[in-house]
Amino acid sequence: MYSLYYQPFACSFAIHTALQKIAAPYELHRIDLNKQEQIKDGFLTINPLAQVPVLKYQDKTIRQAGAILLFLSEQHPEAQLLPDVSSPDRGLALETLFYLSNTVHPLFSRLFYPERFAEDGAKEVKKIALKKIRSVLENFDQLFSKQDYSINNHLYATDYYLLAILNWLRLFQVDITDLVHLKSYIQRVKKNMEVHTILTKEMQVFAA
Ligand SMILES: N[C@@H](CCC(=O)N[C@@H](CS)C(=O)NCC(=O)O)C(=O)O
Repeated sequence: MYSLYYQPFACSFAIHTALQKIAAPYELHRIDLNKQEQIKDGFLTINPLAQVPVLKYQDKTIRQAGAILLFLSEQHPEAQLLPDVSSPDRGLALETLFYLSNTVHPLFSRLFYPERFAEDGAKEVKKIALKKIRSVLENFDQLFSKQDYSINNHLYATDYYLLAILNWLRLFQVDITDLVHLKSYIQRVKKNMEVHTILTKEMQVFAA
C-alpha cells in the first residue's frame, strides 16, 4: 500500500495521477500548505525539507516529485508512466522529467516564495521568474505545434507533472492567450481519464 502526502493542486498532483493510473491501493494524507502544515513537527519528521510530495512504501520514504515518478514507473512498468527502458524515447522522457523538476518547477517556486530567494528583492525575483517562465512557455508552445504530448504523441507522467505546473499560471495571472498550441495541449491532457479523475477529486477536497 502506498501513502501519498499531498496538497490538492500542488506538484503532488502528478504523483496522485500516477497512482491512479497504476491502480494499486494507496491512501492520501493531506498537508494543507495554506495552513503551513508542512512546517509542523509531525510532517517535518517525514520530510525535513517541509515539502510535498512524499511517498511512503513499505518502510521506505521517497521525496522529490521526479524521483517518485521514476520510482513508480520502474515498479509498475505495465502502467507505462514513462517510456520503457528499452524505448528510444526513454532518454527524452528522463530529460523532460529532470527539466521539469530542476528548471521549470523552481521558477514557479520563485513566484510562490520570492522572499526565499532575496531578502529585499521579492518584486525583482518575481519579475525575472515571470520573464523566464514566458520563455519556457513559448518553447512548449512550439513543441506542441509539432506533437501532442511532452514525449512525442503518447501521454506519460511527464504530462501529469507539466499540467500540475501549468495549472499554477492562473494564480499569477500569466496570460497564455496567444500560445494556442499550449492551450490546446492543456485541454488535451485534461481529457485523459486519470487526469480528469484526479482533477475532480482534488477539486472536491480543495472546495470542501
Ligand atoms: N524539489 C521538490 C520541490 C517540492 C515543492 O516545491 N513542493 C511544494 C508544493 S508544489 C511545497 O511543498 N511547498 C511548500 C513549501 O515549500 O513551503 C520536489 O521536486 O519534490
